[in-house]
Formats: sequence, C-alpha cells, structure tokens
Amino acid sequence: MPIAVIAADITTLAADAIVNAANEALLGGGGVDGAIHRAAGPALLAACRALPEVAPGVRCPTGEARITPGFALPARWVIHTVGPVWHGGGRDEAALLADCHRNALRLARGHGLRRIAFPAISCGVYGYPAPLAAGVALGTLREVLERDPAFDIVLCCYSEPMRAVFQAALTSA
Ligand code: AR6
Repeated sequence: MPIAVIAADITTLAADAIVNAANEALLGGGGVDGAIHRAAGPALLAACRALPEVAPGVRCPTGEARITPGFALPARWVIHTVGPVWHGGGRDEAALLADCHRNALRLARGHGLRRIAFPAISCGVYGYPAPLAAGVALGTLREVLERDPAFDIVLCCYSEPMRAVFQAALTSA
C-alpha cells in the first residue's frame, strides 16, 4: 500500500503537492498553515487572496479543497483544505475530515499529481482527537488508493508521538 507515515516538517518535502490544514479564509494562520506560508513566501498569500470568495470571508468551505502553486517551497503545489473544528463528534466532523482527504486527492488527480503529503489535518488548533482523526484519514486514503493505486501518499506528522498514532492506525486497519 503506497502510504508512508513519517515525522518531519512538511515544508521540507519535495512532493508533487503538500496539503495545507488551512482555515476558510485561506489567508494564513498558525500551525502548519503558518509554516507553509512562511516557507512559500508572500506569493502564496497573493495566490490565495486571488481565489474567489464563495461567501463573505470564505474561500474554501470546511471539507473542500483549493490548489495554488508552491512558490518557494520544494513542493510544486499546495492543496489547501479546511478540516473541521472538533465539537465532540456530533457535528459531522468525521465526514468532513474524510471530505478533506477525498477532495484534496480529487484535485491532485485533476492536476496529474501523484506524490502527495498530508499533515495531521484538524489535530492541532482544531482539536480533533488524534487517534480518531488518524482512523478517518487512513480509512479515507485507503479507499481512494483502492480505486487509484498510482498515488504515493505521505502522512507527515510533526512529532514522534503523532507519528506513532498515525502509524498505529496504518498498521491496525
Ligand atoms: N509540518 C507538519 N506538521 C505540522 C507542522 C509542519 N511544519 N506544523 C504544525 N504541524 P494545525 P488544524 C502539525 O493547528 O488543527 C491554523 O491556524 C501540528 O503539530 O496546524 O487543522 C489554520 O489557519 C498538528 O499535528 O491545523 C487554521 O486556523 C497538525 O499539523 C487552524 O490552524 C495540524 O495542526 C487549523 O487547525
């Protein structure tokens, strides 16, 4: 199965695309979003700002994805997606998190991109319990890979404990 789980800074990966765990405004933020904007340079913010708003202040609704170039990043593209804020599990969080992964790969497929690195979407500021998020992420990625095995996917965690959580989800299912 072409899924690898690693601990690294996603901004250092020379993938076809790295996925950003953004917010609906797509104008940057903290966490991995801030790191990606810093490493890509100001052209990334300009490219995000140029994406159309679908509602006031919303360029990418939760669960959807948008693509921009990677600019100064080693990755050629950035696929921005917006994970759900964790509210306890009763607000469609799992379905929305699955949508993030599915829609990111749909965009990747449309651009002919194969090697895609994902961060642990929603597992930081948005508070999604990591073991639950890992199960959703890996379950969804597996489903897509069954239909499209040409993808080469890296789950890029930022810490060794997070890597262990995602690795457990990879090996248990
Ligand atoms: N490389 C890989 N993973 C990283 C990196 C990095 N350089 N930096 C942080 N992480 P978060 P969210 C991990 O909070 O929960 C932003 O402000 C981090 O340790 O970045 O989806 C956005 O603008 C955690 O495991 O994203 C939104 O407002 C994971 O990435 C909001 O945060 C995700 O943590 C999105 O929250």
